Amino acid sequence: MGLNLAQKILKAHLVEGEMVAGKQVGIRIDQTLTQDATGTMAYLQFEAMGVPRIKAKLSVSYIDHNMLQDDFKNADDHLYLQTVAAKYGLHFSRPGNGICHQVHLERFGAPGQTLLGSDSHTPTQGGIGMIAIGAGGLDIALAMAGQPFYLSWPEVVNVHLTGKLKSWVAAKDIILEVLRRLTVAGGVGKIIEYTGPGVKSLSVPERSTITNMGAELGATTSVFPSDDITKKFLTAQKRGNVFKALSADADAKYDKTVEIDLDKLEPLTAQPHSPDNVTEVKKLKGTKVTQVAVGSCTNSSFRDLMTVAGMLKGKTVAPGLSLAVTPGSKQVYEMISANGALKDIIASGARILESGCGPCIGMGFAPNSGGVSVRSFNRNFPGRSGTKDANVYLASVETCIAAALTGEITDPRKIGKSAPKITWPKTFMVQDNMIIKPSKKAVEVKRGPNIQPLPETHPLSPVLSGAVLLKTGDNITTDHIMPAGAKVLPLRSNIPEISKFVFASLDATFHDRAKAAGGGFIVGGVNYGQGSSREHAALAPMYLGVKAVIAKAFARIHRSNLVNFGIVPFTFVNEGDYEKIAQGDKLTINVGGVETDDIVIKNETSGAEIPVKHGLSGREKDQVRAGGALGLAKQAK
Ligand code: MIC
Ligand code: SF4
Repeated sequence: MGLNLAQKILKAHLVEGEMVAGKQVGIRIDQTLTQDATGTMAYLQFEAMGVPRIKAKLSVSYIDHNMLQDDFKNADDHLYLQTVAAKYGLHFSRPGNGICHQVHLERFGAPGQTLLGSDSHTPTQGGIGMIAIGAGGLDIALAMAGQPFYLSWPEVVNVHLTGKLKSWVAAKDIILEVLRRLTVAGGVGKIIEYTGPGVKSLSVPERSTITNMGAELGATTSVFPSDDITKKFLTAQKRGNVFKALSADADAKYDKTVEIDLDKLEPLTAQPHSPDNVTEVKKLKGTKVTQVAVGSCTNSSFRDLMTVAGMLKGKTVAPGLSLAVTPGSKQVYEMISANGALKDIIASGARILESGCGPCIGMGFAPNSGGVSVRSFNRNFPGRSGTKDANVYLASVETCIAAALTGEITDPRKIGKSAPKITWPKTFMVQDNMIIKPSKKAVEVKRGPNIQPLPETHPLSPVLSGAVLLKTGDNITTDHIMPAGAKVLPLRSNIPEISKFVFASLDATFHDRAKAAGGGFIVGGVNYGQGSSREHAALAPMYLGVKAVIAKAFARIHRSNLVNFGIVPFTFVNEGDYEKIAQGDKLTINVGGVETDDIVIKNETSGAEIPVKHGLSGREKDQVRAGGALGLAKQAK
């Protein structure tokens, strides 16, 4: 039987386990990436493993998230990351060089290889036929140390594209359509593979917009074939040597097929406050907009900014509205400045921000109170923009600029006959002067006061008892559990300090109550922990004494992060039992050594007995018993 592309690449990297959907397998990781907000923890953990030099083929450490430097903290982190990279054999992408996913696509990604990144949008590289997976920092540290990455053998969903996008309809609209159909939980345990004649009409940056935002489906990753278009892109990046033609076998099987006719797609937008709350832009016509932001790892490529420049040329941003534009990388920035497009953007009144994540993660450019912001980003979770009551819409750059010019949500097809035509250069402007290669000399690692040691972990106790500290609804995001933004992100290297913000947007008393009680439990609904890969959403609750999370279902990366830090992820055997636990109830859970999966929670307050499952694999059981994966990795050494 033929294989699909995802299976082919995974099979070529399989080191443990069987290719049976849902079964745990171990795969070899070729490349790793980290960004600064997750990187400091990843490297502290790597250092604790005592491995003298990385064993992955290529590892890159990027600075892109924490770039507001209003005191020493972020600058301390940058210096730590730079010196640790030099010491252990990593490439280091300096602040200003751009967003990790955009730069990686330009300079490092390679078809057919595997990439593990401590950022949930690592699947961006699926646009050039890589199997690129987001994970917690500890998993990246283990991969750098040469250990396999463990995941459930995924189901593969075929998104079969036919036809060709009409003018003003963008790749962003394709992924928004997929989100509308599959929802934010629809990709859990799955890889999304794009096939069909429609693939040929999409450039690499467009494909990467789609695989990037596949993260919002909860998917393990998304992948496109590697074809002539990939070859052209890599050659233009002066990296034609890494090209490999890759596609599914003609008789490949998929677990499910979704058909999308590109001719029929219209401009779409995700309404507040979820990326799957998708509707046609035309239905929201006339909605007043107070700010527009173009950028992020989803939509800030050369193609995107040339579209922005083409639409803004000779015009002025609507009064009463602010437009921010963030180039995805230094390469994009340099190219639009050399060809004059930047001038058209500046002349329109747009505010140009430095090349990095910026407003996407609440680092500046927060909307006004109750404001409406239209963004080319990938997430519109409540509060993520920095303004609690703002309404954020996600859309293509075409729809963003249509709003910026008119001051209201506007179907871009109303702006003109056809979208600006982009002339692609033969070669991109390749200057790797902001990438520092690994050092061969001895390097001293610099640790400023913002770099605090890792918190202690404790082996699992056979009886877990305590109160339910918080009961949440469905689709709780890691932005709820461990917020980001300008105030909190600089504390990523300091767990005691950052733990003060755990669940702050849901319940500002959480930290103090958890501390006073000496820890306890969390009860959640479906898709608990969706969104980011930030392991701080497990590490900080662990520090506060959270022993287990009992949910209807978990998002993949967050569940692994909980296990990595010794927090047991239980799911209800009967979903309805969620009603049998209230916030404040006292629970006793006899877990023993998590040998069996027939565990019953005793609700001491109501007397109810509630069956739950942990679903831990053999390796995960060992990790939980040891109080987390780091303890185990140290034991194994
Ligand atoms: C995000 O988009 O939420 C982030 C910030 O890039 C995160 C990583 C982090 O929390 O540092 C992600 O997506 O993994
Ligand atoms: Fe950065 Fe936003 Fe992309 Fe996360 S989603 S990596 S914050 S640009």
